[in-house]
Amino acid sequence: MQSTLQFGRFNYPWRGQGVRARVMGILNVTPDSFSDGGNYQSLEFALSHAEQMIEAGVDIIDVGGESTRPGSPPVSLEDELQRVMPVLYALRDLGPAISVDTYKPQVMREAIIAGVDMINDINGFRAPGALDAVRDSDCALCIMHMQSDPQHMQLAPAYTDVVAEVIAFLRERAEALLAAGIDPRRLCIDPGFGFGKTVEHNYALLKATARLIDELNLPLLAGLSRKSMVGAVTGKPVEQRMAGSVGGALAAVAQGALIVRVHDVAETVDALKVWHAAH
Ligand code: 7PJ
Repeated sequence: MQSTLQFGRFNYPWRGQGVRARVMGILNVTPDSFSDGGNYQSLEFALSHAEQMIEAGVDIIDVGGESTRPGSPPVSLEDELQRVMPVLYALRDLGPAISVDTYKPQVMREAIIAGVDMINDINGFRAPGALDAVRDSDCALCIMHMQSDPQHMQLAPAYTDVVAEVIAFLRERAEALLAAGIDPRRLCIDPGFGFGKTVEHNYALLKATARLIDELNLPLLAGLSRKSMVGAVTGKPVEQRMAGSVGGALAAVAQGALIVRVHDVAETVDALKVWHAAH
């Protein structure tokens, strides 16, 4: 059986013939982002970072204007639009697919007008108006699982059966999108590593990657780059988590993940080339 993900201007096979894992590079345009040290707030810096990722072979650039690291305060709609929109317009015709990391329906609407190929919503399109904002377009929709919200999610993450609960949440959200009239070929799921999860929860979910894809019958995006789950196993601080993050990306792809969301594009692209050459 062949299945493809409708990704705006692109079409990604995710099951059957011709499947290749895609590298999504993270482009933060937040002044407080922990991994990029806030260096990419200006358009100029954002564009030079994007150019480096393009040189390195990135497939998708994920533009985010609000830090969602644990404990982060929310950003106003106006600030987020001011950060993100100039970058989306500037990146639109450089080659790679463009994604926007937002949970605000008004940002989704503006980003679709700018021509993004994916809306990546850490909130799973639960905000009032989110489904209406994305319905009439052909961009992909990444539904991510999060327990609680970014300000409180790491205080006391708790599950009876984390894998079953994440699957149930993603199924409910996928059904809500389908009931709104959205084409199933646009949907993509994400277990949301680090979003209301302990290290044990994160690894239970990473180990269950193939099961999530199989039970939900949808392509999967995995985002674990530089996260605490990598630090917990390697004992390394955030600036030394590149190799560990590449290892985690390969673990996800080996179980059928279609997209890996990463900071270290060049290293991940090389690792996936070698991995694919051996499969
Ligand atoms: C994720 C994300 C993730 C998706 C962030 C960080 C925190 N979007 N946005 N999946 N994480 N789809 O990069 O450390 O895991 S922001």
